[in-house]
Amino acid sequence: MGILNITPDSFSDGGKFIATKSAVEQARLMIQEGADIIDIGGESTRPGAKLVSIQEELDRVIPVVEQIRAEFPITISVDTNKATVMYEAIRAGSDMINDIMALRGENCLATVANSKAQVCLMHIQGEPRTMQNNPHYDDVVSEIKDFLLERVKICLDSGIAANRIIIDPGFGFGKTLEHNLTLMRKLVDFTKLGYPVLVGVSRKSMIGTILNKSVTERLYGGIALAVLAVNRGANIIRTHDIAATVDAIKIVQSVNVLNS
Ligand code: 8Y4
Repeated sequence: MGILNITPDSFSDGGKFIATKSAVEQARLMIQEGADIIDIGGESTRPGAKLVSIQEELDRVIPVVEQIRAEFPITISVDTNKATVMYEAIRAGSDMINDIMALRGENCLATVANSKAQVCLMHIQGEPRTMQNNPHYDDVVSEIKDFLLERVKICLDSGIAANRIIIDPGFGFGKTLEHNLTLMRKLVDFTKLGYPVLVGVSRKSMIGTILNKSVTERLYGGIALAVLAVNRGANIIRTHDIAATVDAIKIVQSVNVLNS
């Protein structure tokens, strides 16, 4: 899954048109490099990021979904926690909703249930703005597993079929380095639940903290984590670095073939 962040300097219509064009170019490159899914996001969920109105998020995301849908037969995911954006994204041709709030927002459950889209349910402790000040768990694995299974049950009860659901422990979302490391050590506890598991570690601060490296210097560390995740049964790797990740995963899968 390739990450496509749309954050135009939204001063003019020209800027928006150029932002859409360059987003579609980015998608083309990621597809050439071997991405199977493009995850389009119009609102930064990083701590301290500026708030984006629903209209602004729609203006950023929907034209990109439409254009990618028109040009490429690829799975399109939209990263949003707002029902209106989910609804319009699915209408514009998105195949999947990636929601860091696991469909807890108003009308989100019904919006996805009334569609055929896949959904990724992610765990977060707290909210993006404050999640990294003093995260705490008594048992990080069982608490996150319980949360995800509860959200899965609510989705199933709302009419979302099991084969539309993906789960994600949410690396970095209200977790210390030690929490993130425990989740990676125990990732099989999630992959054995019977739902595809998505892992997003690309360029994240757990790499920066271990290696003492800035965000532009985290490729090799991210590849190591992606390899460990796939080796533990992860099904989708969300990444900025498609070519390197695809090569690494092909090697893991070649070693891990059954019956040989
Ligand atoms: C540098 C680069 C520092 C990236 C921080 C970041 C996930 C996700 C994000 C994830 C799912 C991010 C939208 C955070 N992470 N969705 N989204 N899983 N499902 N931070 O792990 O990339 S955004």
